[in-house]
Amino acid sequence: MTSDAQSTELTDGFHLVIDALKLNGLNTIYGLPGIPITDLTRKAQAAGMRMISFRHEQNAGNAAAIAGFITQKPGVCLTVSAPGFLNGLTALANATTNCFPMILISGSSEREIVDLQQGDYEEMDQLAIAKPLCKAAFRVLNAEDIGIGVARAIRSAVSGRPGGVYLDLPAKLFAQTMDAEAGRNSLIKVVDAAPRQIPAGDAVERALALLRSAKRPLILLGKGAAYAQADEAVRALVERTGIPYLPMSMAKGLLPDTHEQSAAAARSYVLPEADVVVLVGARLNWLLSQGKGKTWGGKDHKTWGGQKFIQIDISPTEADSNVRIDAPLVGDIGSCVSAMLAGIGADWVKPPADWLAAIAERKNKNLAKMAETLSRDPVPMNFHSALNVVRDIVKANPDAMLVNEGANALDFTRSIVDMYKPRKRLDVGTWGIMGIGMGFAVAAAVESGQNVIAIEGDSAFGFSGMEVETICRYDLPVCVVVMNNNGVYKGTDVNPTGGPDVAPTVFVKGARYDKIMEAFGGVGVNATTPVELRKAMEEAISSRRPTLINAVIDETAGTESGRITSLNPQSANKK
Ligand SMILES: Cc1ncc(C[n+]2csc(CCOP(=O)(O)OP(=O)(O)O)c2C)c(N)n1
Ligand SMILES: [Mg+2]
Repeated sequence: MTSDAQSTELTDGFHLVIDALKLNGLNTIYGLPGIPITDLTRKAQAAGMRMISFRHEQNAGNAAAIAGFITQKPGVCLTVSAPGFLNGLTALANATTNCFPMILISGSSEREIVDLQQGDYEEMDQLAIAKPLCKAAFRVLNAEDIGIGVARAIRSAVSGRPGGVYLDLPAKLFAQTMDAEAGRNSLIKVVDAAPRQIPAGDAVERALALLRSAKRPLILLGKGAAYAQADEAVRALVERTGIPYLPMSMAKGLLPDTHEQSAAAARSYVLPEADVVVLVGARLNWLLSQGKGKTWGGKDHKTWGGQKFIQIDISPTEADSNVRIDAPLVGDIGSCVSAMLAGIGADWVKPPADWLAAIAERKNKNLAKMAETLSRDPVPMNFHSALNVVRDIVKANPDAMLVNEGANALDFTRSIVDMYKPRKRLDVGTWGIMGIGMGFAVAAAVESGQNVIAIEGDSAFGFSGMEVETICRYDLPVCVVVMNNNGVYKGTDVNPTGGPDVAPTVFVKGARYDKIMEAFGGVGVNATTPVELRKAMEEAISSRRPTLINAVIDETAGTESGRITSLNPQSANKK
């Protein structure tokens, strides 16, 4: 079409946002309607997008974040201004911390009024507030810039180290009109949004030389390795080197947890004993005791253990953040692991037999101990006997997605339930945040089409529990198991004053979470024994009906803070 043959057809801000997202293959929005984005949700649905409406924006945001993790495309969350935006912001910050690509799109109020602080409806300078909490933040004021704004948001979310991006769309933008043809021309289909980053040859050589020198090598697989979808290369690195590996929580299943090279059951032995550690998309943050202290064989919590580290990470500034990194390998995980594989010839010498034997001995002992614990059938049911059932169900349904949050409900599930395939385990991540449960479950079902099993502490469930209505409304194959031990960590605390208020960690005893699911037409089951739990889970999986099982757990069974009791400050003053 020539420029003087301009169409008379008009488009508007609403449609340009929708068209820009669709053009980039972003076909699902997780959000919650209201001024000024109500019509955007309607028009998105009318345009064939999947519009998943939630009951609280934080859950929509968590859904978008985990959709980003699963698909490598930014998950989109859409909210109203001020309070809706703030509700979504926690999820955006959590996504950024976890390196999940997502875009939080929030409508905002009139710039002129907000900036003069004249008291607009839901007045808030959202862009300024979002900026320090995410990877990038943009605002679009004119309809002809929507294409650029969406393109910049996509690139920022997925390139380099992925993260959360905020896109501020003021109310006035949506109603703006422009020539439809010019509008179409203003949109950008982003080319190569997350370019591969090839590691430098000398960095690969350095890493391989260090690895060759190792007597007790260890590979540590992080969530970044799972995100990278370089599953074959990662598996080949482990198997061709013969090096034992440890998966971080969300890297479980990258290789099946039953793999003979998994050292997970000997974690407390391999971390301090290893001499060279290859970090693959794993940061030395608190989850790895910052790479130092007793966990790593250091004398006290500040002392380094003396390991040498090879760190594969897409961010060049990650190295040396906690301890010395002798061989940083900067690039995307797929390219870095492939480059290492290319340098590992057929003459690669497997790790010394005494190292492998020492690990196997500990591992087998611990696995036997665990098997014995799991075989018990105590009354009342405890975490182990309930999770023994979940373990079997996941084994029989390895494609199911597993969502997991809580304290004991998290830690026991992580150690008891084996994962068999990559990116199936979705959990509280870097922050150990409660509230991801139902948002993650919804997105896991929507994005994968698979059954979802959500193992939830009863406290954890409460943060997003209202979304069982969302699960029922969209008829998603989600089976929620609430590990109900009557409280946070356990249900046995007492109020030391003897007053009528219960202790801060205790909930209503004998609560029936299953009734919440029934209220919305789903299946609710109260399970007091492993047999009942197994039957209910099997039915949920085969029927794919929204199901909530209230698993009644011994209220004395948990421990304070689960596995991270040591992080809980205790005063020396015991008064
Ligand atoms: C947003 C947020 N608020 C509070 C916490 C603190 N916290 C950690 S675990 C937990 C709940 C543990 O109880 P539950 O989910 O019932 O698990 P249990 O140990 O009883 O199995 C809480 C409140 C948190 N991690 N995140
Ligand atoms: Mg609990």
